[in-house]
Amino acid sequence: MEERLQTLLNEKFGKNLDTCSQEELFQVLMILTKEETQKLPQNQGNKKLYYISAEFLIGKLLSNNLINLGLYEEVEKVLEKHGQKLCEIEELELEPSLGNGGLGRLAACFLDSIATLGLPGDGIGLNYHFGLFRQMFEDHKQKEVKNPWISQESWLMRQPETFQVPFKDFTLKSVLYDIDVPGYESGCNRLHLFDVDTIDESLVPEDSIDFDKKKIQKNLTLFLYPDDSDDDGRKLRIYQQYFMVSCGAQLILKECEDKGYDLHKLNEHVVIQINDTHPSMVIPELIRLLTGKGFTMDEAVKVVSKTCAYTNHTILAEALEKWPMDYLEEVVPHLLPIIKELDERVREKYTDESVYIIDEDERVHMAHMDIHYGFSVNGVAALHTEILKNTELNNFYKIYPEKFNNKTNGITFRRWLLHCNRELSAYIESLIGPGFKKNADELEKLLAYKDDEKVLEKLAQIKVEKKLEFKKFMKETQDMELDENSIFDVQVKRLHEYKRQQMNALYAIYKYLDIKAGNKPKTPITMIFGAKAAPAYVIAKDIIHLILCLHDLIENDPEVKPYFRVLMIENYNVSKAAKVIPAADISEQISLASKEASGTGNMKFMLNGALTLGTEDGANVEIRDLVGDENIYIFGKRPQEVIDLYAEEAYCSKDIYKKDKLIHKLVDFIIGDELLAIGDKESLTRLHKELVGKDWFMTLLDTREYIETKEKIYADYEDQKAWQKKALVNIAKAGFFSSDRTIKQYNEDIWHLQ
Ligand code: 26Q
Repeated sequence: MEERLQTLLNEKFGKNLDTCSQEELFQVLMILTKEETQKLPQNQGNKKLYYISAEFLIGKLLSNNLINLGLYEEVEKVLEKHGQKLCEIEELELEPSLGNGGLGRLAACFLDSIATLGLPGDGIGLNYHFGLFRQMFEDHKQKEVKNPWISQESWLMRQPETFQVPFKDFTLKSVLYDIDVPGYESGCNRLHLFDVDTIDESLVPEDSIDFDKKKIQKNLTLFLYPDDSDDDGRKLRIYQQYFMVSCGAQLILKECEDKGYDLHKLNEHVVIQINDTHPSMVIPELIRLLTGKGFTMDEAVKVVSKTCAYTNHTILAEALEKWPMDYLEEVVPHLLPIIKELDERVREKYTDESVYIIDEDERVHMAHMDIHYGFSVNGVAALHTEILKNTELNNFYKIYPEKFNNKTNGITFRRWLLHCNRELSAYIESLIGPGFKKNADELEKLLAYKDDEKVLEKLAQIKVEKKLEFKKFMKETQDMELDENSIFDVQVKRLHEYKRQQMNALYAIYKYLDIKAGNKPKTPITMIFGAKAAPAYVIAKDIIHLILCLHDLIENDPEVKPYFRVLMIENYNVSKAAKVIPAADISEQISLASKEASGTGNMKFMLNGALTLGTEDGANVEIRDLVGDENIYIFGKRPQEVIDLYAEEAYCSKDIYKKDKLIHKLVDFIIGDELLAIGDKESLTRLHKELVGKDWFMTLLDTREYIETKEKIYADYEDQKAWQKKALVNIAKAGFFSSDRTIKQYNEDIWHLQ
């Protein structure tokens, strides 16, 4: 290893391990990792999975890949010998932000597990040049700037395949870049990212995310879409989606033809997992390509329907894609006859209009197409799948009960334990051996230590170490001084009203006022937020503004600051998640019950020994079932109560605001003198009005119980022995949430590879 690195450094830079810069070292480590990965066998079999997704939030890859290759420790030692630190070198990697949040990160965890389990399965997506925007804070507000990640030396490997993708007025030629996905002590798969070679990065000014949305040939893969708030943007998204699925479908058919497979038996050799509706056009596109090869319509529909499976990630109406026919007409007119034919076939069979693909307003419901013309529909947590079956997709469930199944999400323990928390991982290994790294269920062996004071103390000590690391990081990046002896209460996730960061902010106001009234907490509290808001999502940005104003208010109040802080991590992303999650004591999972399909952050926190403070929503329900009521803090309205409230249109936030004096006071603080002196009146007033006049996600309904539960969890923290015991149970029970388990279930129930 040492010699290899010396040779590489010499060849590339004429340097050695003692004279090279960190950047040079990073580059040769990347080269070495790529070379090692290429030596791995590609996972193979008679049938292959293609996971198509508009997002793969892979994050930085150097350390992750070194771990999977089994080289991390060796490299670390060699570098140490020469006074270099691998954990510093890995910081230099630019972060690919090729996803918005949970859905994209899930796809990345799945790729890791698919490769680790030795299953043949590749990802298909787009090579966004700037990914999701980088977030900056200015004047207590979010500002978006571009986020380049592709450098000279990168993980992308250009491939020879190119495809022609027809649009209404022009045809685009694709180029393909692959990223190797090494499994943990296993073979290798690939992530295929398609691009156009006419892309023009100069369309985007410095420090901005604006560009000419009409120049499709030049802009198609510039950005990942954070929302669909304007017309041009929406059309560009159709261009992106069609480009992705057309390239993907052509690649799939080519690989089959190269292997000599009979395309009439496509489903015996290929399974396509459609990650939410973003890639749904792959269904009509495959049908188009197959009929172009001489298939009858019937034959094509039949074989494609046996090949495609759909995953639903949301019940939020606004996130369910419905494309107007005239948009599709403008972008991909050649798909419309096929989509209409698919719709006709549905109309011939069913009278219930709610299951039609094309609705009365001439919009194409992508999910409906997936359900009729795919063989599997899955939700991402037990509760979510039940809601799909009984409420949201009930009309489809009645037609196709056999298609519906649940696959509770998971996370890769390689990144979310072995990499982000080496200390905890090593300690666990010293207690129960290394078996848990390959078989996560073995974490349960930890339960034998739940009354062992030495073990509990050690867990507490590791938590402090991780807090100190995070403290150092926040000092370096945002010049903030954290108190490692305070409770780290963390809510990190995309900003959305249904996730209710605003409720947490109302708690911050409560605590601030309580301390001002003389009630000091026994142990100081550090509330930590991290969240990006979609650039056009006004209220979400108002909530960020509120949090940043509260931060300012408290930082400048010497009466409060020693006991209570409100901080916000700038540009929250995968690598920052890996720093803050191991340092957390409390994991905030406070979405309005029934709205968070699963959540995956909740699993990462649990695995790192944080206790969940959450609603009965998504995978929180399964966490509770595993750890028991005494090891989790659940509050708030139950999912069915919420579903009923919506059905009866019975929720009125103004009633609560009028009746409940405490809530009235907290909400009004948003437009009180203290905050108006710091923040923007328009923004704060708008948020206040939203909470009082609408509050679509019922924040005020749960606020009281939330405050009570927070007070309880903080009080419980005082008994450290009891607390660490709860933390241990959480870690021990986290094995279920390994994405290895999730992928085994996908394979057994849906994919049937090998
Ligand atoms: C749709 C249309 C136009 C533009 C953008 C979009 C769009 C983009 C991203 C719609 C949805 C998303 C992302 C959804 C998402 O991340 N969902 C999360 O998926 C996780 C993995 O299953 C779950 O754990 C989360 O509960 C769910 O919110």
